Amino acid sequence: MTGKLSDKDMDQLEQWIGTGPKTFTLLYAITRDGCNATTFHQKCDNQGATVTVLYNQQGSVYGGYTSSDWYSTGSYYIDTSAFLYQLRYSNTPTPVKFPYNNNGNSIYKQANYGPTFGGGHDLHTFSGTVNNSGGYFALNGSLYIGNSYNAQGKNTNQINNGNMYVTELEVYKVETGRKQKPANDKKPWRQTRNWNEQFLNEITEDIVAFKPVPGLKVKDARILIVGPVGAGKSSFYNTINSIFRGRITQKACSGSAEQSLTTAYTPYKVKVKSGSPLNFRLCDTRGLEESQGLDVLECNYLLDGNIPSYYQFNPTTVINPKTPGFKVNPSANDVIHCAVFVLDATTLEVMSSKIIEKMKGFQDLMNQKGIPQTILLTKVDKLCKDVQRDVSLVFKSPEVEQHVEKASQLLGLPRANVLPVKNYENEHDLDDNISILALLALRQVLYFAEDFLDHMLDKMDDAKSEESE
Ligand SMILES: Nc1nc2c(ncn2[C@@H]2O[C@H](COP(=O)(O)OP(=O)(O)OP(=O)(O)O)[C@@H](O)[C@H]2O)c(=O)[nH]1
Ligand SMILES: [Mg+2]
Repeated sequence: MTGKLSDKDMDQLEQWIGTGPKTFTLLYAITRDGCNATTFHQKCDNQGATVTVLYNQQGSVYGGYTSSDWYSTGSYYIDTSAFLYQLRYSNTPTPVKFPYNNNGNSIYKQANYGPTFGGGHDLHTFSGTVNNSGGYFALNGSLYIGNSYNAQGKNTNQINNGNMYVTELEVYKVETGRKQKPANDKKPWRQTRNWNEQFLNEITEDIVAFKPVPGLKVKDARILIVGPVGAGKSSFYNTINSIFRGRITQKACSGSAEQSLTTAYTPYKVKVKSGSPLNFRLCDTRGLEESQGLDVLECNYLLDGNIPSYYQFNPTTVINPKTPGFKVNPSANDVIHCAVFVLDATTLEVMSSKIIEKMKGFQDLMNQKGIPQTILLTKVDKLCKDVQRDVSLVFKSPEVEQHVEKASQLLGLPRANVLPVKNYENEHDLDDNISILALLALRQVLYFAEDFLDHMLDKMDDAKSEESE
C-alpha cells in the first residue's frame, strides 16, 4: 500500500522540510491498521523523521512533521524543525506551513496518544482507540494552532472545517534521498529486454551491423528528421553521435530560439570511435514554422533527393530547379528512406494547428511515395519525475504512455511508431539508460528504412522480370 499522499504533496512537504530530496514510506494508516495509539507506536516509534497527514470528509488535508523519533515513554520534547501544515482546504490547494514558534515543547510522545504536536497540544490527533464509524473516524483529539506553532492568521475552522472527523490518518517515514526505482514495480506498457550493459551492447552491434539492402547500390540509408522549431532534432543527432563517439559531442548546433537554430540541410554521418562511418545518414533540417520555412514543395524536393547537402534554407524563398546545386537527377542514394517527425512531448497539447497541417501535408507526400514514418517523442524526462531520475522507467511511466497515445493520434500513426527519447542536453557524461532509449529508437527507424529499401528492391526486380518477359 502506497498511501494517499500525492507526488505533488510530497514535493511541497520536501520543500518545507528544506533539507533536500526525501523519500516517503507509509508506516501507519488508520484505515489499514486501525485507529489505536498502541498500534501507532508499534508502527512508528524509533523510525526517525515522520510526517502525519489527516484527510477529512470535506476534502481538507493537514498535519504535522517532526524530525524526531516517536516513542512511548510519556515526555514532552522540543524539536525546533517540527512544523504543522495545511495542504488543502475543502479540496482547494492552500499550502501553508505553520512553523514552531519557540514557545515550549513542539512534540508530545505518550503511549496512549496518537501523533501529538505542541505543549498545549496545537494538534492532538487521538488517544486510546477510535472506531471506524462507517467511512470516517470521529477522532477524539483537537486542533488549536497558536500555542507552540505560528497559525499564520488562520483559525481552526479554516483548517479542519471545525471538526476532527477524518476519513484517513497516515504517518510516513521521511528519509533523506530518493528511492532508486519507485516505479519499478509497475507493469511496462511496452515490453523490452532487461536494461543492462549487455542490452546496450546488443543494440549498438545491431546498428553498427546495419547495411542498406545489397543490390540497390544504396550506400547509406537516409533518415529525414523534421519537426517544429526546438523539438530536439539536432539534439537527437548529437545524442546518437555522442553514443558512438563514446563522449558527449555537439556537432549540430542546438539550443532555443524563436526561429530555427538549424538553417542548413545536413545529412550527418555517425562515426564510431575508430572513425569509420555507419551506413546511415541523419538528415537534419530547419524547424517548421507557421508562416515560413520548410513547406510542402520543399519537403517534396527533400524526399526525392533534389536538395543538395548543406543547402542553406531560405525561410522566405523556396528552392527551385534553377537554384545552384539543385539535384535534377538524384540517385537512389539521395532519396529519403524513412522520415522521423520529432515532437516535443511537453508541447503536444499546444502545438499550433498550422504546424500540424504542415506535417500532415508532408505525410501525404510520404504516403504517396511509400516512405515509412515515425515519431520521435523527445523530452520525456520533463513529463515524469521518475523518468527524469531514471530513464529506464520510461516504459513504465503512465505519463509517457499517455503522450505516446496523443502523438500517435496527432499524426495518425500506429503507437508502435512513436519512439520516446530523452536526448543528451545537460549531461557531461554518457548514461547507459539514456543511450539505450535513443538507440532503441534509432534501431527501429533503421528497420523501417530497411523495409522501404527492401520494397524498392522488390519493385526493381519485378520491373526487370516484366521487361524480360
Ligand atoms: N530536457 C530535455 N531537453 C531537450 C531534449 N532534447 C532537446 N532538448 C533541448 O531542447 C532545446 C532545442 O533542441 P534542438 O536540438 O536545438 O532542437 P531543434 O529541433 O534542432 O531546433 P531547431 O533547429 O531550432 O528547429 C535545446 O535547448 C535542447 O537542449 C530532451 O530530450 N530533454
Ligand atoms: Mg536544429
